[in-house]
Amino acid sequence: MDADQTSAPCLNRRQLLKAGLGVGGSLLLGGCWADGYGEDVANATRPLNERIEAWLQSKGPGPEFPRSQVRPEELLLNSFNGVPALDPASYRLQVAGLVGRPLSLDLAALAALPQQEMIIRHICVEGWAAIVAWGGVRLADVLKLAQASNLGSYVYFDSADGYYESWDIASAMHPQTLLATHMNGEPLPAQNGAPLRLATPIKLGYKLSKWVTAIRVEPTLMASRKGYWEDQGYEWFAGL
Ligand SMILES: Nc1nc2c(c(=O)[nH]1)N[C@H]1C(S)=C(S)[C@@H](COP(=O)(O)O)O[C@H]1N2
Ligand SMILES: [Mo]
Repeated sequence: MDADQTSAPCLNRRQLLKAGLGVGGSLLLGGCWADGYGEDVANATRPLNERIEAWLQSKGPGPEFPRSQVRPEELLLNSFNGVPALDPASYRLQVAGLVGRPLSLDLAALAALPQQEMIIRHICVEGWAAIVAWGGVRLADVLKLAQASNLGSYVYFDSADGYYESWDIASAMHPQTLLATHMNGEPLPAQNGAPLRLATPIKLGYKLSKWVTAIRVEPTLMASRKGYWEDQGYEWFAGL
C-alpha cells in the first residue's frame, strides 16, 4: 500500500490501539498506512459500507425529471458564510488521502472527463425543494482517476467558505453523485458554488458542498468533524 506520501509523524499500530481508536473513532491519521493498520480499520468498516452500497442499489436510482419541470426560482440560496471568490484560472481541485495517485485538477482537466447531466430534486432540510439540472463529472470518475484505495471508507470535502462535509464511500461512488460545474445548462453561478459543487438525488441539501476545493479519502469517520451542520446535531447520513 503506497497510497499516502505525506510526512506526518506515524504512530505504530499498538500506539494507535492504546489511543483507543475503534470503529468510528476520532483520531486523525496523517498518512501512516504502510504498517498494516489501515487494513484493520478497513476490514472493520467494510461490512458497513457494503451494506450501504447494497441498500443504495436495492433502492434503484434517485428520481430524475423532465427539463420542463426545472424551477430555477425555487432553488433558494443557503450559504452559512457568504460567497467566496474563487479565481477559475488558479482553481485546483485537490484529491488526496488514501489514493494511489493524488490529483490537482484544474477546470480544463475536469472538463476533459466524461460529462453527465441530471435533473433532480434538491431538498433542503429547512423545508424547501427545487428541481434543478446539474451538469458535471461523476465523483466516482474522479475517485477512480485518483485510484482511491479500497481501504477508504469515507470521503471528506473541504470548501472555500470553511464548510466541510464527510460522506460514506458508497454514496460518493453512486452514479448520480456529481461534481457539478453547470446548473440549468449554464456555468454554475458563484452563489451556487462555482466553480465546483456536489449534486446528488440521494442526499439532503446540506451534504451538497458548494465551492469544493479538496477531497480526501479516509478510513475513519472523525466523530468531531463530520460536517458543518452535522457537528451541530444534524444527521450524518442524510439519505433520501
Ligand atoms: N460550502 C457550502 N456548501 C453548502 C452550504 C454552505 O453554506 N456552504 N449550504 C448547504 C445547504 S444547507 C444547502 S440547502 C445547499 C444550498 O445550495 P444553493 O445555495 O445552491 O441553493 O448548499 C449546501 N452546501
Ligand atoms: Mo439546506
